[in-house]
Amino acid sequence: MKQIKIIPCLDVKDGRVVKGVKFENLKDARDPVEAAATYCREGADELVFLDIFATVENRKTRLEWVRKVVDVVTIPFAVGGGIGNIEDMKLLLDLGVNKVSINTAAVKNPELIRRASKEFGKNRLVVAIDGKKNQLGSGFPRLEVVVKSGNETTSIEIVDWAKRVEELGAGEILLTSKDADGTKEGYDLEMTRAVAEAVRIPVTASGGAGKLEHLYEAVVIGKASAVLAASIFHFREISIKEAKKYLKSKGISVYD
Ligand code: 0VR
Repeated sequence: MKQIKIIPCLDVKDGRVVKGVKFENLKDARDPVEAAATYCREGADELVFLDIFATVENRKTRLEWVRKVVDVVTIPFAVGGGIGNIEDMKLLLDLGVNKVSINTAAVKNPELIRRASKEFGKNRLVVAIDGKKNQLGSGFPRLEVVVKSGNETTSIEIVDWAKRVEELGAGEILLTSKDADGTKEGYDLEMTRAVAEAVRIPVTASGGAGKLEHLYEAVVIGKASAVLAASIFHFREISIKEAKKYLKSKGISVYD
């Protein structure tokens, strides 16, 4: 039985952890360094830092933010947001970041996945896929890849893209439902299962966690290898410890 990882996500804007719904209406949540240290102490298995509004101008600022967080992180640490090339990745990895996550850049330049995987090893490369669900018969893919913080549609079908990402050398997929993000109504289980069953690399479910049962559903129905959450952890509605205790009580293997 695979061991399931519990992963808090720091969505960072202007140096602060923010949280919205469906990628919008972002509200201030907490300080990234305080949050990172707390999650490590509470037993998170990994930490994700997403510079959700990264642009070329922000790059220096982001490195400042990441540098501060890296100093307190004691668990595997993945950073994404605005990473566009091998050099961006090297800068972050040299800071002590364990994994880099690429999203828009991977869609725009799939060869970057192959190059990064070859350069740094697949275990240091996450490909983040943000998805939205379209109405059946809309003429768009039921499960569609979106990029640029969810602001741009691609007409790319999510499962096709996930399979291509795996072939190109990604070590894992971080799959976020834009529609579910921040709603606390549960993960998009259809999307998560479709991707998890199509690839052999680990898939992290992301977007929508609102209660303990959602974490369990993501694993048993969504077939996720890890569950990422932001709202429930940032606003202290559920603790990492409670999440692990609950999953263990349901027969799911977690990291103690
Ligand atoms: P919860 O639903 O609160 O657990 O959020 C999990 C996940 O959706 C977020 O941590 C994060 O991936 C949302 N992502 C993006 C974004 C938020 C705002 C703007 C852009 C993006 O591009 O991923």
